[in-house]
Amino acid sequence: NSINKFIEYIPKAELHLHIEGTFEPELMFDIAKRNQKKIKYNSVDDLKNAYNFNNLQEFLDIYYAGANVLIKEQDFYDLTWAYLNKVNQQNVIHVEIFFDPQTHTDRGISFDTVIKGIYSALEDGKKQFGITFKLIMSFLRHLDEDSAFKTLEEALPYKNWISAVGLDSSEIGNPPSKFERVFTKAREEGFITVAHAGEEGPSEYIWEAINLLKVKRIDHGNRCLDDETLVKKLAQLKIPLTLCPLSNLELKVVKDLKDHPIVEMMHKDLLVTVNSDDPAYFGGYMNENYQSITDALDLSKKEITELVKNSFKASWLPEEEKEKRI
Ligand code: ES4
Ligand code: ZN
Repeated sequence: NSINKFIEYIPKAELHLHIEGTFEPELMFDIAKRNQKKIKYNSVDDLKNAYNFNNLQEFLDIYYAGANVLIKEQDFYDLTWAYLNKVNQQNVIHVEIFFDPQTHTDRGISFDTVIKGIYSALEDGKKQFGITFKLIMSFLRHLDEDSAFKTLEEALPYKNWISAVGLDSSEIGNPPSKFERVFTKAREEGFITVAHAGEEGPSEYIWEAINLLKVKRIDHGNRCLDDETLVKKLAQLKIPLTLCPLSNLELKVVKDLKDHPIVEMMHKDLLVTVNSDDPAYFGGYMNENYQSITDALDLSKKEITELVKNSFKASWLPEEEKEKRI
């Protein structure tokens, strides 16, 4: 029908995407085989059957296990290239994506290997598809401050390739305040900052991300609705929220997409965007996220257009590029 086509063809920007979360089972088995790494599951179907999560941690355990088979620069290239091919078919024209270096450096893979593979695929995607990009280096918040500092040091030679730093992984018990000093140093080095906050964690973590980490966007931020003062602050400062509907459904952040707060947030004047988070695990890329939220909440073309415009407003494209899209 016409709203499907509208979603498919409208040019979009993706602002919340973990490249490790685009690792499709078929590619995972291919790469495991060529690297002679074992996977706990016997087949693609067995693996897919394990994708049944009750919360963030259950997902993260499987996500880190999947990333274990990535060893060589070519592996990171292939992972990123597969993602770019996919979103190119969905008319995504700009991406701002996370990579989690500690997921790999902690198991002996060098920072250089990871970033070179990802970055060269992004450059090829720009050349072949015209997809522009920004790279966000995300710290794992379940690890300690020292590990984050070490990762920041390793990133400095690649400053020109990395636009921002972020914060992800197990939220509850790992507040933004744990990384205040790392983020201060990152800002001094010229990085933009963002953080996952208020996905499972409380609204206080969103306040900390704003006040201590000086973030330019909040990733997820669902729980801001618990605090009316915070909602007003986010609206007033025009701090975008990068929402991920299918992720929220799969990780039980919402019980049903009909309960998703995206429309309520738009009515509260929040700058909200639709993103896919970890599409290989949550059952859909950008268009499936737009489609499922449209179906559940009966969004109009006007509302979809507003969300798409928001994705460009909230991006770090140069102002003249944004103007063309909004
Ligand atoms: C993530 Cl959905 C989500 N939340 C927090 N950290 C993550 N890393 C990858 N996906
Ligand atoms: Zn995320």
